[in-house]
Amino acid sequence: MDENERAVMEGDAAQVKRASARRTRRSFLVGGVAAAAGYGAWYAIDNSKDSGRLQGGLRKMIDFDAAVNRAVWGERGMAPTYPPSEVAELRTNGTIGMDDPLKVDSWRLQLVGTADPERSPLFAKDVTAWQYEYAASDKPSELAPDYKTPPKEAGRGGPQAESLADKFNKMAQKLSGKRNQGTAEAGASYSSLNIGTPGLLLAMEDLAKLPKVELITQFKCIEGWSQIRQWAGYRLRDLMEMYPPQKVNGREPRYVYMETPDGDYYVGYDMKAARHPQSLLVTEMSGAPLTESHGAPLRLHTPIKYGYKQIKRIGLIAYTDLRPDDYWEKLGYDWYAGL
Ligand SMILES: Nc1nc2c(c(=O)[nH]1)N[C@H]1C(S)=C(S)[C@@H](COP(=O)(O)O)O[C@H]1N2
Ligand SMILES: [Mo]
Repeated sequence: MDENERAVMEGDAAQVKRASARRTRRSFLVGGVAAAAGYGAWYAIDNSKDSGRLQGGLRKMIDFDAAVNRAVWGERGMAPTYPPSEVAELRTNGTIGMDDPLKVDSWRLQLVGTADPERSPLFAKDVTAWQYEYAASDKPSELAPDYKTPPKEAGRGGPQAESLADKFNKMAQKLSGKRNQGTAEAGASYSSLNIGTPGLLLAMEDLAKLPKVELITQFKCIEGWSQIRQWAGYRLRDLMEMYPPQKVNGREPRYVYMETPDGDYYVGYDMKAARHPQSLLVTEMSGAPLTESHGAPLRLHTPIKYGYKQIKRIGLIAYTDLRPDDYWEKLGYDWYAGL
């Protein structure tokens, strides 16, 4: 090796050393910040005193996210809107809870947790008894024979004993109009209604009393695609004003829960997201009535959340003070799913 080569080598070595020192310093910094944030989060959760230690800490993080959203989108925390010329050709994604074609005439919105439901002409003693009708399909209309054991229980040797949860679900399916509940990957929702839950049953004409709103916003799927879409429907906050929640301990419940008529897909929202002026109960997309695959007759759109929070084919809306179950959270995604 000559002088020159050695210089190059040493030069390289020195450069590599400098670069790696920089990298180390940077990763230390990043690591330090992450550790501090992690510690902060842990500390907040561990030291929050209100309503159970975990809940209080999580509550703060959700509020923090909302503050970030406001900072990003300005005072009112509104997502940007677009001119009609930018609206894209529709694509479709996700059909959990939409196995068989729903007969739209048989659709009702179960609304649970409202104040004084008995006084409403729409009152039903048991909203879970509502029978949604499905168009003929190649699937049998009784209990799905391909009823699956929840994934975490699969794989043990020998014939699988039916779990208590499975038994309960089958019974609940027979008694309430829900079919196929819990057959999708995440299993049954722990926020599903008990049989005998009173509430309101709204037809589309009842929803049509709310002001109709149109919106052109960006729709984002966490899988990495997005579209500018035109939506029309009713603000969720307007529905909530017409049918206000029953107070819990003198204050409003904290969450809104929604699920498909079969109970297979389900999503939870905090009140801020539910009352967001751009959170819409959608009946039309691209200027036409909602199609089957986009969730006819009613779906949710909210530009402040990822697509997986925008449930299609809504059967139930319930006010609740317990943080609702959420389909994709069970499979490892974020409950908040904020954008
Ligand atoms: N009932 C139901 N709603 C759903 C889903 C689903 O599988 N079932 N998928 C969600 C996901 S992940 C996305 S990205 C959007 C897709 O909406 P689109 O079909 O209008 O594109 O619906 C959301 N709502
Ligand atoms: Mo998605």
